[in-house]
Amino acid sequence: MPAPKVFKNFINGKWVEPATGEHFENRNPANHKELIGLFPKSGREDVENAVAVAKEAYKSWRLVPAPKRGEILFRAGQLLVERKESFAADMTREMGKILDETRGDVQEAIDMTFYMAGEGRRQFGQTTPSELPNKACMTVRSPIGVCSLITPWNFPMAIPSWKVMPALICGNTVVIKPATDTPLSAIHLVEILEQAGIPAGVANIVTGTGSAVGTPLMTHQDVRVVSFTGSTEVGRTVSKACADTFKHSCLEMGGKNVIMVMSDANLDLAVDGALWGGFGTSGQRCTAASRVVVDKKVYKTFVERFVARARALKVGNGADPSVQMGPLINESQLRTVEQYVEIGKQEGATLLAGGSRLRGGEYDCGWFHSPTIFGDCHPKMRIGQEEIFGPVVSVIPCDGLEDAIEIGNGVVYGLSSAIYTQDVNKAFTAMREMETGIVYVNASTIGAETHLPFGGTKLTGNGHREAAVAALDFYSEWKSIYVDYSGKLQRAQMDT
Ligand code: UN1
Repeated sequence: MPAPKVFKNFINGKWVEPATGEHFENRNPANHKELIGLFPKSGREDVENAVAVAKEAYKSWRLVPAPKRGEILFRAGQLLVERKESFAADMTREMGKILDETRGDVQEAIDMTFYMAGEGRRQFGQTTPSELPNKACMTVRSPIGVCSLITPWNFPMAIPSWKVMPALICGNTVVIKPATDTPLSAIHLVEILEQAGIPAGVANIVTGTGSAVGTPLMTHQDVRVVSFTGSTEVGRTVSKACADTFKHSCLEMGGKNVIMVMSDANLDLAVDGALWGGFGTSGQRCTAASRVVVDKKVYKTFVERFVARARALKVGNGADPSVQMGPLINESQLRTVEQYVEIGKQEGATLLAGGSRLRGGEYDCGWFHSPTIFGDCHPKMRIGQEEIFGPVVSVIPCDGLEDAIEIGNGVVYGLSSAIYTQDVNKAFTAMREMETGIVYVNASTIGAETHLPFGGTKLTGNGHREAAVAALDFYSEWKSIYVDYSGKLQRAQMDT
């Protein structure tokens, strides 16, 4: 056995050992005999170092013209294109999702990088007349400072890119803490920035646990901005930690997304959407379609087709191109899924497909669970209300559009929703009524593009959006500038 590869933190333009001298293992969730590598189990001192250099680097990075910052991002985007295939393969090894999806994840990072590179020439403000003569008024975007970026394991490169690229193009410096399950993909992103010529200290990465690295990152007095994607439970603690020092926080949290299938829907299309939304990424997306609300008139037909398709899905190691669904990320996620299957049975839902951990052969070396469907669910059952983050879909019968919308909105989350219908009136009603940040018509709940705002309402978010121009609003602050060229004292609201 060759010695495992040992990775380092990136601080001040150098790859460095953690001050703790300790490391943690990263293993393939499809085959836990395979060790991806050892990663720094960093601590407070590493965070202190990273924040200190990011604070220092901010002084000059904020003064680099935004189009020049954009040129570095363009180079990074090009390098990502060149390395796409190998990064996707590494991501499948560390995260488990199938190659098609990890290619998509890297592509999302490419899209975001190019998009934000372009924003280097488009950070438009406003000019407006003054109420006084010989006075000019304008607004400009100002960078904020050091940003702590705490990222999840389900989109190991895409989500770090959603945070890193807008932060950098606005002139901030960053410290990234990736999830302990997927540090390699975030390290790849930082390597790319290094190769693209990012100045020392501007982009740093410190790997380790939430308590040892995440907590000091969100409480540090020199950090001004925290962006977090993860569970609502952890998001609440992030929000509280940020409150004391009034750090800006962008929280992207749980979801319990719904697909609504109307009686006039193209049912095959709806089944395709439910399959992709429910079992893509093994259901481990904040945007996963974990509820499908179906009009009673077409319920039987829809369920028959959906169940047949789910049962036929090939589950296995995502590196095998014939596999359609990979493993869960780790043992604890698998246990959570198993617990929810038990809860669903106890609540009286009908188990229609799957329902158990997969065993035998290669399955014994990974965290595999069968694609699972519960039918005849009541909307208030726990499996219809709580985020499971696994391949479990609850199918809920309904009576028409109004009922579907009420059920769809009847959860604490508000990320994504979808309606399948051929009726334009129903489609527009859903577009208006759904209390979610994202609404799809005749498409599944997943598939957000990088130039549209991404985020949710209610317990999914705290009012901010990622991606698109909306991200610039989070990573910059407006400065209003008044230029008086009258040569005399003019008093707003007083001199006429
Ligand atoms: C997430 O689910 O955590 O729309 C992010 C999508 C992806 C991003 C999802 N582009 O499903």
